[in-house]
Amino acid sequence: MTDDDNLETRLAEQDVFEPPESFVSQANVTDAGIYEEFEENWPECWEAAADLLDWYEGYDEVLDDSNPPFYEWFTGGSLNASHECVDRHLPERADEVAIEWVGEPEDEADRSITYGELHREVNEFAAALRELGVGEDDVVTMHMPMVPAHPIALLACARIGAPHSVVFAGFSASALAERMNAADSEYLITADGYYRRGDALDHLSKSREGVADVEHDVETVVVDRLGPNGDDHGHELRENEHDYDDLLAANEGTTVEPVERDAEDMLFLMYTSGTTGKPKGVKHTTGGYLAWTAWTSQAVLDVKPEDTYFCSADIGWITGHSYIVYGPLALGTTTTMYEGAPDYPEEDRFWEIIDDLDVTQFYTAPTAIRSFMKWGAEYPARHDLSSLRLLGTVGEPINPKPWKWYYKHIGGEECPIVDTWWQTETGGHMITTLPGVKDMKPGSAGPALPGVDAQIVDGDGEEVPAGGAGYLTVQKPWPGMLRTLYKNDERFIEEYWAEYSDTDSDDPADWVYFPEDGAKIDDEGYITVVGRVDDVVNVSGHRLGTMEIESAVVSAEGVAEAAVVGADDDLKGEVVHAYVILEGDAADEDTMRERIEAAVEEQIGPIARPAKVVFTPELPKTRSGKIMRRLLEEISDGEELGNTSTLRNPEVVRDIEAEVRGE
Ligand code: 6R9
Repeated sequence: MTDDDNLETRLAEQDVFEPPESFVSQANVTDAGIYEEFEENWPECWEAAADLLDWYEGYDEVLDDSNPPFYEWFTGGSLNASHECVDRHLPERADEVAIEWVGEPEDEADRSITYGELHREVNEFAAALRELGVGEDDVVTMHMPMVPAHPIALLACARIGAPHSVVFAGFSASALAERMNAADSEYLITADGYYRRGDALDHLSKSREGVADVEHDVETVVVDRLGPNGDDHGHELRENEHDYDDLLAANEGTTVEPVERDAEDMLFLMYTSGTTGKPKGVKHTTGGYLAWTAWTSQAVLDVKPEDTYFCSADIGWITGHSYIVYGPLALGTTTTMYEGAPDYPEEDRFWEIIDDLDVTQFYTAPTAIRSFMKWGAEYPARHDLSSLRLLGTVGEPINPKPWKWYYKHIGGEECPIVDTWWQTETGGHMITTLPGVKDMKPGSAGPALPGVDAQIVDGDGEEVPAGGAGYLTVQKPWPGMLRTLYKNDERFIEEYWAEYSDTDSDDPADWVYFPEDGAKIDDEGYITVVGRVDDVVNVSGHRLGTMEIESAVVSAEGVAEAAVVGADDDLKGEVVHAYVILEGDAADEDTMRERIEAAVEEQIGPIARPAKVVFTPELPKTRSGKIMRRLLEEISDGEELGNTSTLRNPEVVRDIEAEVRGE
């Protein structure tokens, strides 16, 4: 019998897994009473999170809920995130590694940055930013690959009280410009390029193109990643562009006093996709967010200072912010960041890193795990992974099969897996097992964390009974929650609260947060999050708005109308399908397909490129003229078609179906 047959027979039927004893015996949280204790003592229970931080000024109130849904946490308290993540660890840990940076290619590029070195570089860069004119509350945008200067730049901004707004480096020039304009951001930090599968990729050209579309002047800092290897695509710095290393050199040894920030002062903005075409500027604050990421890093990821923790996300997404940078560094541990691809130079790259660095926790996405499975168990088998103590997943639902593969082949059946449900908006984990306390059920994220009041409701907002399905809601606020959408309180209420709240009430009990996910719940309170119920697609764990993609598709010359849906995909979870009506005099279909792909790449980025473009003379529409995307999704997924009786043009559905099936 092969290894995989073995897994099949032994693990296939098992649907509950106890936390391994070797893990429990050392876990940060092991007391099952924590659930009841937090419920009884809410919201004061969250002092436990605040206690993980080193406040300058103690807070007066844990929660101010006098003006829902504009909740405030730890009011009156003050702190600085850069002090929390760097300075306060110096007495004990100045010579310990804060950041293990693994570069590509594997030349001498790898860098172990101690807390002492981190302190020095963060201070020098903070001084440089000030010199460039960055003041408190000025938004600094970053469009950076996974280089050490990225977390350093975040912390330097935090140090001087300048909120950062990170735009994923894979996003296009126009996506960058749109976000800089929306945030009135006058500063950009970028890099000349980065390595991917051995190639030195140009990045600066894209950032520059974005800056050209920004409505105001921009000062740009450029990190020289490629130049030292002679690969810099011939870039020479222009006016208003500053070399990162020169800035550090000019400020050598300078220290900058961390600015005392109010708990509710903005730490950062992050733009994310929603139902409409315009990205939403999610605002996170200093006290609540940092307390939340520190507490969940400790309770869920079991982070301890002596660990070497590795999260394979990109800092350009919320997972990287919360669980590569802020949470782990707030706890004074060693956090690992990797520049390259998981299959370069070979498909064992992550396992090699884990083996080399003796990684203790590994946190990745289901889409990656599905790839590992496809590549085969021989790759992890090449390495000693016994340093691992805990595994995590995030970003999309994970099916039992990849869960069990991960459990066996990466965790050696000795590591609990935390399947963490959360969002850009929640700041950190919300639904997951506490690994030292709760049994795991593959496919289900688990119960809500202690102190988190998650409920599954029906369309009227009534709680569904155990065993039921409906919409996920959060009935009480939590410290890590977004505070608003940047300069748009109205949209904040509309997007997240209006659905299930009495928006005229000032009683917090009448306010319910709606994350726009569908979910099921079992009789032990374990929640299975099924996926988005709004127009968001989840491609390889990356959250993309179908409306944004649609407007890119429609902008291609020759396109009359388009509808974009997410189609199920074995590897990526979902992929983008575009249904397109061409104008009468449009070019031929091959040319049009190329044009559409180019438009999406240019306006959003390669990750949003449609996997399939279907040309059709008509789109299914309701009598009021709304495109019925649900039907297109069913066609894409090869499902039985639902009700078409409300359509104005039911016959078109069969035609489209025939076209898709015929391909
Ligand atoms: C952290 C992050 C949020 C959306 C969320 C949901 C999906 C995330 C999940 C999950 C099932 C999990 N999602 N974790 N679905 N199980 N463990 O991914 O933030 O990019 O804002 O995406 O991702 O649909 O609403 P973000």
